[in-house]
Amino acid sequence: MPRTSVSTVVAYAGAFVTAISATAEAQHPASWAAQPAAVTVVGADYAYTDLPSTLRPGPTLFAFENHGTKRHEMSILLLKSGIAMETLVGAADHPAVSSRAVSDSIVGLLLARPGEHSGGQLYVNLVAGRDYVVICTLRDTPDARPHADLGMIGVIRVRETAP
Ligand SMILES: [Cu+2]
Repeated sequence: MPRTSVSTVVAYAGAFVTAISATAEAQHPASWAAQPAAVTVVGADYAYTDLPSTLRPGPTLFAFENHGTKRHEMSILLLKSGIAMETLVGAADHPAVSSRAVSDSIVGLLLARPGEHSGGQLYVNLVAGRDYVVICTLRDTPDARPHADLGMIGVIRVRETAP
């Protein structure tokens, strides 16, 4: 009766692990070992509470919690270089934030119902020295003002280096 030796099984398992590692490195070159920074943004009616004013550059995983009684979102946009956030906060025309004149890209969006977390997270490779706008463009009724106008807008400044 043929028997599989222990050494054969170990060699086979080793080859399997090597194959997994090679696949992982192909999908996540170089930075596979580095865990992204985890940032949880909390929304309320109608503000982001404890929004970090600065973050380090590099891979960052955003989560969103809604502590409010309305549905909220956190849209992240990469502000154009040279655009001052101060000109946007308090501005009457918040939708302009997503225009090409103001932002280089719409990075992504997380949504959550009242009292819930977003079901997923948002991975962003934060660019050194740049500003990101966090904004909620939802409104409670079609005629109501967008939540950004009520205070749900902020900026995260990314440091030049990762100390
Ligand atoms: Cu909102």
